[in-house]
Amino acid sequence: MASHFLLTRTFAAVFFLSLLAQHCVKSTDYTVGDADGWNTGSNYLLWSKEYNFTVGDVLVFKYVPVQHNVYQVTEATYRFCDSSSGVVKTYGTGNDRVTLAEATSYWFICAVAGHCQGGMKLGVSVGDQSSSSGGGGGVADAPSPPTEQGSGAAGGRVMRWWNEWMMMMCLSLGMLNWVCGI
Ligand SMILES: [Cu+2]
Repeated sequence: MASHFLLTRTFAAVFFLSLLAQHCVKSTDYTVGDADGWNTGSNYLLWSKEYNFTVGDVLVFKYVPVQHNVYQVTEATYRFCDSSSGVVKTYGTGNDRVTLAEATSYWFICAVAGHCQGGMKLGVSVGDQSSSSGGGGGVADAPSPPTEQGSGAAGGRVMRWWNEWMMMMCLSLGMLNWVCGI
């Protein structure tokens, strides 16, 4: 019987963690190029395909300042590596954070001579976060509690299960508030 309750508890934990993962609208920081950072000799097309970017995520460009920079540009400027026009915004701190605020495509290049042609160019397509979950961010309603007139051992078990369920629910909601800050 003890293993049964352990199983129930594990199931409840997994269930609510998956709920949490689905409904939590936490943004993610992505270091461009991962350990390689923003540098020559990396393939940012391959890198960008490893991830699904959603609205609110942040790209972090890490590099040695002056050696490189980050220009957010139009698609044409990205394609032709010509930063004489089509520049939306420029960055140069070496630890640039760019929030992907809209569900659209973003284009970045390094404007140091030759670097864009050498591969320092990144295009990311940002998906809409709300479209990925059916309900749209809400937390599932708790089902109505079982009636308290359940007699004998069965009733006691139901109540115990119900208590555990409520405990998990409160714990999950607490975590949700803590993680998402909502
Ligand atoms: Cu560069």
